[in-house]
Parts: sequence; structure tokens; C-alpha cells
Amino acid sequence: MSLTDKAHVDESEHVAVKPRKRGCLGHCIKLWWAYLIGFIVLVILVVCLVIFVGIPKIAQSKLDDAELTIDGIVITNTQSNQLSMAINSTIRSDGKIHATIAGFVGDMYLEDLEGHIPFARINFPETTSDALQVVNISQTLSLVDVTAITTFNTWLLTSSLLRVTVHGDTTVKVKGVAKLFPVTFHKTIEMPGLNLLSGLAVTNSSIKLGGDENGDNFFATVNIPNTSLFTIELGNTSFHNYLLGKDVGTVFIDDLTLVPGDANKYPMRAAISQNDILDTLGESPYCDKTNGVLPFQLRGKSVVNHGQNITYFANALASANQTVEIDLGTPVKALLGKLIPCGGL
Ligand SMILES: *[C@@H]1O[C@H](CO)[C@@H](O)[C@H](O)[C@H]1NC(C)=O
Ligand SMILES: *[C@@H]1O[C@H](CO)[C@@H](O)[C@H](O)[C@H]1NC(C)=O
Ligand SMILES: *[C@@H]1O[C@H](CO)[C@@H](O)[C@H](O)[C@H]1NC(C)=O
Ligand SMILES: *[C@@H]1O[C@H](CO)[C@@H](O)[C@H](O)[C@H]1NC(C)=O
Ligand SMILES: *[C@@H]1O[C@H](CO)[C@@H](O)[C@H](O)[C@H]1NC(C)=O
Ligand SMILES: *[C@@H]1O[C@H](CO)[C@@H](O)[C@H](O)[C@H]1NC(C)=O
Ligand SMILES: CC(=O)N[C@H]1CO[C@H](CO)[C@@H](O)[C@@H]1O
Repeated sequence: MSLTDKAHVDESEHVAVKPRKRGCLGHCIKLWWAYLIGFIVLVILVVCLVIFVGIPKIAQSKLDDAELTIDGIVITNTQSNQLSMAINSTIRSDGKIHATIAGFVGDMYLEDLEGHIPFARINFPETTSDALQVVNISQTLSLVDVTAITTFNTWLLTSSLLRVTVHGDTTVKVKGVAKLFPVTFHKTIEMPGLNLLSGLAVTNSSIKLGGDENGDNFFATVNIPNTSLFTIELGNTSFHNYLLGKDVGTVFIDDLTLVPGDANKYPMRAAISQNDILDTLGESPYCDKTNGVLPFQLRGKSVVNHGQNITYFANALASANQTVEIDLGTPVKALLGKLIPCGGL
């Protein structure tokens, strides 16, 4: 641009100093080389602008417009310091430009937690700008920051919706241009959480007076609804069991793997204080209104998978109480032939 400007300036100065009636043609012919250089420079400039400013801007804005959806996340092989994480996802774009996005490391963090500390670093594979891209990832995650993953699990457990951001720097290669352009992959996804496992139901309960060889005296079937997209291998879990604010024992659910949907049906066993239960069953409203259905609260105590303490799940499960109504009237009636009357036996 500077050269063309200069050509114009030269010309006008010329005209100003020595006004003649020869018209433009003579000048144009005389200064043809200046116009030519000006033109070439302009072309180079435009091409450079397109390549170095235009394409990266377009590439970045196309990437920003693309939509990332998570179809499923599977967490297995959970150990104290590592786990396997698989993610099935889809990236949708308008597919109008032909580009390749290089593989990159994406940090995943909770969008709504200040600090944006990553709880996972995911290796995204190379993708293209096709309108529909299926991106399935499977990798082992070393848990460098156990606090961050515990916090994430706590949010996942306690929220009905949570926002997770994937952020990473990568490059785009546009068809026909050799240069790689730096771009940033930044997507915030809204996903359903486990909503405190609400809807958890305990049915088919039975009592064994005096307990079995492990000391367990209560058995039932538990249904744990999973509203999230996560499949999570927990392992052997145990829970504090509170009755009206008092810790009355421990509930165990073995080999627990939560899957999305309603298919989480597990046998549960518990070692609970029989005296506390019988006392409470003899009080109103349990003796006269609820037919022996008692309001318990469960709070995570431990998670052990193949001998390893999984604190990032245990602490998440310990962060909140889940209220669950358990029918003890039916098993007591089966045992004693009657419900506990008000005032006790
Ligand atoms: C991804 O999809 C495959 C095939 O449908 C399935 O076997 C796998 O469990 C899925 N993984 C995740 C993480 O959803
Ligand atoms: C990727 O995941 C999708 C489901 O999200 C599944 O349909 C597809 O089969 C999976 N592909 C592979 C190679 O696992
Ligand atoms: C009820 O519990 C018993 C053991 O206590 C178990 O064998 C049975 O399968 C359970 N039934 C259902 C329907 O969950
Ligand atoms: C859970 O309930 C028990 C008994 O009511 C209470 O002591 C405890 O503080 C509660 N814990 C949480 C995390 O709410
Ligand atoms: C759960 O505990 C049982 C009995 O203690 C054990 O046999 C089993 O291997 C444990 N399961 C896991 C996943 O750790
Ligand atoms: C797991 O934690 C329990 C209680 O906190 C402890 O007694 C046990 O030794 C731990 N096990 C391992 C393998 O660290
Ligand atoms: C009870 C409940 O909320 N069930 C949900 C479990 O999750 C699936 C989707 O993964 C939903 O369709 C169910 O409604």
C-alpha cells in the first residue's frame, strides 16, 4: 500500500509544481512501473492478509461455532492414583471449510467453579471440519490433582446440571495452505449430574436377628437412578446410616458400577443397631402412621475397589446426605407376626 500511496503522492506533487495540460495518460505511461509494483504489492498484501489474518480468524470462528456434545463418559479401572476414562462425543459444524484440526491436550474443568483448575487432561485426536465428527476417546488418566477430581465428583453427585469446559490450544491446517494456524478449542458443555441420587429406593427388605457371619442384620435391594451420562465403576461402597440424626450403622453395596438410566439394581446389606430401630418403630408416627417406614439418611463412608481406597469417590459421597425411606414394618411383621405397637413391645 505504501508504494501505491507514494506513486500517488509523487504524481500530485508533480502536478502541483508544474501544472501542464498533458493530461493523465502521459503520466500513467511514464509511471507504469510504479503502478505495476503497487499492484503486485497490493496483491501480496491481500494474500498475506487472507492467509495470516483472514484464515485464522475464519478457522477460529468456525471452531467457536462448532458444537460439542458428550454422548457418554465411562470411568472404569478406578485406582487411588489413576483411572480409565472413555468419552464418546460428537462435534457438529457447518462443514463449509475443509480443514484438519490437530490432536491436542484439552483441559477439563468446572465452568462454574472459580480458578478453573483442570480435573482431567484429555488427549483429543486429530479431527476434520466435517459437518459431523464422532470423537471417541479412551485413555488412562493419572490423577495428579486428586483434590480437583474429588471436587468434580462432588459436583457431579450433588448437581442436577453442571457445566464443564474443555479448553486446549491446537492448530488448524486449511486445505491448500501449507501453514498451520494456531487456534483455541474452547467449549462449555452442560451435562446432567447425579442429582444426589434422588429417587434412590430400598425395597425387598429383610431382617436377620443377631446378624450373619459378617455381622450384617439387614438385607434389601437398592435401586439407584442415574440421571447422568456417566458410567462409573465405584467398587465396594459403604455408607453411614443415620436415623433421626443418629448414626445407627453401616450400609454396604458391593461391586457397584453406576450406569446411566434406571438399571442400577443392587443387593444391599447393613449392620445396624437393632435396638435403635426397634425403639424408633415404637414411636409415632412410625408405629401408627407410616406402617414402620423409617426415614434414613445415607452418607458415603468408604469406597474400596480391588483393595485400593478410592478417596475421590468416597469423599464426594461423604459430602451430602441422601434421605431414603426404608420399610422396616414389613420385615418386622414377617419376623414377629405384628408391627411394633406405639410405646414399644
Ligand atoms: C461408545 O460407543 C461404543 C459403541 O456404541 C460403546 O461400546 C462404548 O461403551 C461407548 N463409550 C462411551 C464412553 O460412551
Ligand atoms: C463412538 O461412539 C458412538 C456413540 O457415541 C458409537 O455409535 C460409535 O460406534 C463409537 N465408535 C467407536 C469406534 O467406538
Ligand atoms: C430380595 O432379597 C433377596 C435376598 O435378601 C434376594 O435373593 C432376592 O433376589 C431379592 N428380590 C428382588 C426382587 O430383588
Ligand atoms: C448428615 O446427617 C447427619 C445426621 O443427621 C449429620 O450429623 C451430618 O452432619 C450430615 N452431613 C451432611 C454432610 O449433611
Ligand atoms: C468387594 O468385597 C468382596 C468381599 O470382601 C471381595 O471379594 C470383592 O473382591 C470386592 N470387590 C471389589 C471390586 O473390590
Ligand atoms: C483405606 O482406608 C482405611 C480407612 O481409612 C484404612 O484403614 C486402610 O488401611 C486403607 N487401605 C489402603 C489400601 O490404603
Ligand atoms: C429416575 C431417573 O431419573 N432416571 C433417568 C436416568 O437417566 C436416564 C438417562 O440417562 C433417564 O432417561 C432416566 O429418566
